[in-house]
Amino acid sequence: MSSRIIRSGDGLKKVVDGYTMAKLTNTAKVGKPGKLTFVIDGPTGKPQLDFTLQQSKLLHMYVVRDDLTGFQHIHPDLNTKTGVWTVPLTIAKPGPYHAVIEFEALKDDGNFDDRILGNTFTVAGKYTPVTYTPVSGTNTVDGYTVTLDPTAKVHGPDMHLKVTKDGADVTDLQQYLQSYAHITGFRKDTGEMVHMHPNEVPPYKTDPNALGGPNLTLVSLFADPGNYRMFIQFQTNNVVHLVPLDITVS
Ligand SMILES: [Cu+2]
Repeated sequence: MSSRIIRSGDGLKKVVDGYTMAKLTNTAKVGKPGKLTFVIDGPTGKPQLDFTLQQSKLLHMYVVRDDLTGFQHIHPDLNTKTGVWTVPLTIAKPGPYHAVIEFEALKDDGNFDDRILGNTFTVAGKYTPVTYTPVSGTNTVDGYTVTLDPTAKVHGPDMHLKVTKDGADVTDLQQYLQSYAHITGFRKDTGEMVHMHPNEVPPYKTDPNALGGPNLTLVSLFADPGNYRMFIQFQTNNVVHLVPLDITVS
């Protein structure tokens, strides 16, 4: 679990250390539910069938369009006989998409390999990229205002994140996938991905109902400078909110 703090890829490569994200297929058409399927081939070349749970899921997938819109954090299911992963997907807008997967492959010796792989797919239709207009410092979605340091340093000091609503501190952040927040960033010019969790880890084993907020801190896991769009997810009243914020990493 704590291994998730260690970066094991940036989501730009289909193959990392012999693990391959293969046969990515999308059946979703604009506005119509479809599915994504893929296979993770292990270092032997055969589909990997054994995985360990990370934050209650066997695999985390992050989908984003090339213009850094349309972000989704979804959880495919594994067919443990064939090694085929499947996830329902609905896409609102056509264009080129990037799908990043993060998993822990269980090895025969009982150890596991934590890896991040990425691949691309296209949703048919005319692609009109949204002009990059950074929003940094604060952003409000669903009435929740998130404040995030507008700048960070590569492997630099901790970053600060705060959640408020109508000017008041939000102190009822629920545990969502065993964390008070999930922060997924993509670098604007390369699509490089980084996924972070607050240092304030909830007692999900002993008290799954414990609440958090308003202040959270994050270890800066950035390996490279650049402009990043950060997608901040958190849950209140059983609803997951998604707030994008742009930051500059130097
Ligand atoms: Cu997460």
